[in-house]
Amino acid sequence: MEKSKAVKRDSITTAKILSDALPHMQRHDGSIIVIKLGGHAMSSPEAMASFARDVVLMRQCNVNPVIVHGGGPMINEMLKKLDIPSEFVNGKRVSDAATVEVVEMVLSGKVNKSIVQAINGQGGRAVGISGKDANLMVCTQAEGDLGLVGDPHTVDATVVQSLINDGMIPVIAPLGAGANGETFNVNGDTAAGAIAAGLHADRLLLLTDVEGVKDAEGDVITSLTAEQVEQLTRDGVIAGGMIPKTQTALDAVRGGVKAVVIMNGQQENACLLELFTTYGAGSMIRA
Ligand code: X2W
Repeated sequence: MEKSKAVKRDSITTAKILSDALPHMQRHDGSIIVIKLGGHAMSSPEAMASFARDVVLMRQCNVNPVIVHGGGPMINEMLKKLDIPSEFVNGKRVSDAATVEVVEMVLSGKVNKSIVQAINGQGGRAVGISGKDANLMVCTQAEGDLGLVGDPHTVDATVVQSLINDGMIPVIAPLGAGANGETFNVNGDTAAGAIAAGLHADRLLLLTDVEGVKDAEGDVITSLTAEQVEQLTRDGVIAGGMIPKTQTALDAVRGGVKAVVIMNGQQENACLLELFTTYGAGSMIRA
């Protein structure tokens, strides 16, 4: 036998929070949400478990998450162990054959499977693939002297859609095949944008380590159009490391993604905050 206690207040709050989330759950019912999870956002097993729990909760609410991941810091670590030097040009890793081999081993082998395992550990059913599977992302060589760095040329998202239809959570490593049997290393943000466009996703959440796009005063802009992004870039307000993110967002919304959100992935329950609360999180960019 148990007596009711003051703890009951917590339960009342929980019930109220769930009730408040209903209209947001209804708004996103059946939608496809592509989430770019960068290497920096996987800093600890706790952060990974918390992310995985959010993803499983989304799926439980009939929202369809698709994870596209990076893993730059983990690739750096392995290249260092193997004494292979690494160089970046405009945020992209110059990739010779030896480098790509390590990138594929780390991303498809280690990082991808640890995300899959974290999601499955929370009761989800995740399946790990890369852009090479079922011709998901066929690439051409990127411009510049970057070696085997690829730009997504054609995206066939059939395999991702099939996994979604079967109730699975797809987890995708950003590698692509070339027409001549090459393996291309693709920047994680670029891959996420291309796959989100291929799926005509409802949202692309770019989880970063900043709060969002900031104005000249340093305040986060919660909502912007593609034109406003271009104007702020011309004015030099959007600069530095934010430019590849906003460029991915522009390409994605022009490619058919309904909205892209640039947001802080280090914030606890970041995805839930964005999807299931009134004010959301970060900066939303629409066409
Ligand atoms: C990236 C792929 C991983 C990635 C790389 O080799 O680091 C290129 O630069 P984050 O953690 O999202 O930065 N590819 C071409 O994008 O990882």
